[in-house]
Parts: sequence; structure tokens; C-alpha cells
Amino acid sequence: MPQFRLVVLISGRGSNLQAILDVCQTGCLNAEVVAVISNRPDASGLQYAAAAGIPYQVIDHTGFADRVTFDQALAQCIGRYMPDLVLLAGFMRVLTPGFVAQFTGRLLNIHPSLLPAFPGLHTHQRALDAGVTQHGVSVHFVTPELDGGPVIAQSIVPVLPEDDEAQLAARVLVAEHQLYPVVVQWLVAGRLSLNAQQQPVLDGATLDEPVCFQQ
Ligand code: NHR
Ligand code: GAR
Repeated sequence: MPQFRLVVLISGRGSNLQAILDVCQTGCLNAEVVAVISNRPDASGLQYAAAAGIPYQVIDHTGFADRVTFDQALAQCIGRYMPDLVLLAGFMRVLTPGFVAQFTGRLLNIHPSLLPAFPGLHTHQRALDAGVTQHGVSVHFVTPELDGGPVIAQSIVPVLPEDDEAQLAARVLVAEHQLYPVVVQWLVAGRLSLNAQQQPVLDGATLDEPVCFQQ
């Protein structure tokens, strides 16, 4: 079997990118990251790509008139690498429906909350402000609706009484680095897909609820 081709989109630190690179390196995953693309020239995560000898590109969204033209450039760049799967890993630009439609069932995001709770930004502070005792991370198929696509898997992380935003974010990040490779592995192994009704199917069964892991 040829290796599954992954393109990873980042905007910043790239620790989830590194977690994916790590599992590819072990040989446990029949996949390779064929390109990393950032919308921000200063994304430090690009150094992980460079260190691994993986081609990387910057498509700076500030150089485009609107979201549609940025997304067209992004889609064209991604297309050159002929990916089987595109991973959002801390990618911070909302994608247009036209972009998303080109990658149906092949575009995943990792989001730092237990969706449908806390879609959007600043999830850790919002979880603290809401006083929840459980927080975590979700991996979902991307649809036009922001953080509204079908959730595949979640990992639950406890919120401790003394947590501040940084402490909670760090605890969730550990779970992110475990969860994303697991879900990617399911896709690579042909165990996971998205059906025509936009529901995830794992090992032949429709997922009515996300697969749930507990930290
Ligand atoms: N695009 C679509 N269509 N659907 C999703 O589910 C998406 C998406 C693009 C990114 C990641 C998401 C997250 O996990 C994601 C999911 C950016 C914003 C945002 O408001 C919100 C959620 C996510 C990513 N971005 C601002 C914008 O104007 C910019 C913020 C910044 O640059 O710091 O695009 O949380
Ligand atoms: C991660 O916590 C990821 O879940 C989150 O940003 C962080 C990126 O870290 N994503 C979003 O908030 C998307 N809007 P990383 O760059 O080290 O992977």
C-alpha cells in the first residue's frame, strides 16, 4: 500500500503537527506528512517541518483581498501535494464553504473543548468562567459551520479548582497530542469515513456519539 499523504495546516506553535510527525516516524502509521502550510509567516511550528525535511509553504492571509481569494490560493497549494487527508492543527482562519466542499470527508480539525460546548476561540478561559468540572478536546470532520462538523472522538480532561487558563490549556494539550494521532490512524487504516448523511462511520458502525476517552 502506498503511504497515506497528509497535509497539515498550522498558524502557530505546531505541537500537534509534531505529535503527528512523531507517530509517522515510528512507522506505526502508514502515512507521511507531505507538506505543512501556515497562514502566518512567523509560525514557529514551521521549524518542525524544516527539521523533519518536509516542504513547507506560507500563504499569508493578510496579502489577500478577502477570504475567498485566500482560500482559493490555499486550496491550489494543497492540491499540488495531492493529499489523502488535510489536518487543521491550530489553524486559525475560518474557511469558506467553497473551500470546505473540496475536501469533504478529508478535512479534520482538533478543537480544544468538548464540542458542542465552547466552539470558537478562547475555549479554556470560557470553560473556567463557566465553572465546568470537565473540559477536553474534540476531533471533528470540518464542515462549513465553524466547529459544527460531526465529532469523531473526544478526550475528557478534569478541571481542577486552582486551574488558571495556562494550566488547563497545558493539561488539554497533552490529551490533544494523544487523540489526534489516534483518529488519523483510524482514517489511514480505512476504519473511519464520513457517509453521505455527514455522519462518521467507524468500523462499519455509524457514530451517534463521539468515541470518548478519559484522561
Ligand atoms: N472552517 C470551517 N469552515 N469550519 C470549521 O469547523 C473550522 C474552520 C476553520 C478553522 C478551527 C477552529 C478551532 O478549532 C477551524 C474550524 C479559527 C477561528 C476564528 O475565529 C475560530 C475557530 C477555529 C479557527 N478565526 C479568526 C478569523 O477571523 C481569526 C483569529 C486569529 O487569527 O487569531 O478567521 O477553534
Ligand atoms: C491547540 O490547543 C489547538 O487545539 C488549538 O490551538 C492550539 C494549537 O497548538 N486550536 C485552535 O484553537 C483552533 N482555533 P499547536 O500549534 O501547538 O498545535
